[in-house]
Amino acid sequence: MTPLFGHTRTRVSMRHALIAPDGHVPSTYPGWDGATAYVILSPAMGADLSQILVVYESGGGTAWFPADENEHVLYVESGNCRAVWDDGDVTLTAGGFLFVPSENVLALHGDEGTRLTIFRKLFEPVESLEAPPAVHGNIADIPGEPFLGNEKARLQTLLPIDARYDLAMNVFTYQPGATLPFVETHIMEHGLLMLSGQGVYRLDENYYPVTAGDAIWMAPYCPQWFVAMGDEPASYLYYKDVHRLP
Ligand code: UGY
Ligand code: MN
Repeated sequence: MTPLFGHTRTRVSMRHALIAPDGHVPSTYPGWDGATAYVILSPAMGADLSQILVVYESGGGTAWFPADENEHVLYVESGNCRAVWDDGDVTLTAGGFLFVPSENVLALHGDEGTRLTIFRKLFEPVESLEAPPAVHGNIADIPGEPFLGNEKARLQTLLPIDARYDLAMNVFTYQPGATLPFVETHIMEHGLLMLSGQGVYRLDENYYPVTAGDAIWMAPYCPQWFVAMGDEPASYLYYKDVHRLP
């Protein structure tokens, strides 16, 4: 449906943002070829993470991240991608995920039409802990645990629960009518991508209709709540910072 002239569902505020796909504008970077970046969230808006949608053009291509203090965790929405970093490589299909620690060059070679979301943030080392190792897998192999006992709201935790990691990436799936059980208010920040379905997201005092393809930023302490609506389950991928003292 053509949007009303001069209108969008996108909202950007100091403490949260809803980014609808109609506003996406492409970028490219040194070392990138045949791959387009859409920087959905970034420190430029006040976030401590970046959330980048990578879409591969006809013939496929490469997205490239230099070795620096940033770590990366990615999820393949569709297509195929071969990821190569300093001491490893893996081929990921739809539902595949990968964490690569900081101080690694990361090259992502994707087939035409592949779409992936990558979260990028500065790693926070802890003196007594070793750096976290790379880890990969596929969502199909991760069980969905009932969230606080609710069978209709299930959480898949993609990365190991291990204090060496300072971030988590999860997928939350709700049956229509299921909700987050209470309005969460917490120190952790979120970047989020709606993978499927629809619902209403509460962010601060606002209630937003959201659907597949929308992205959300929740700053620390942004009150947040969700209800799934419609005929099919609603599912979202999200990032969260964890395991570090304030
Ligand atoms: O892990 C979380 O904080 C999650 N329950 N938040 C959310 O879905 N908005
Ligand atoms: Mn939360």
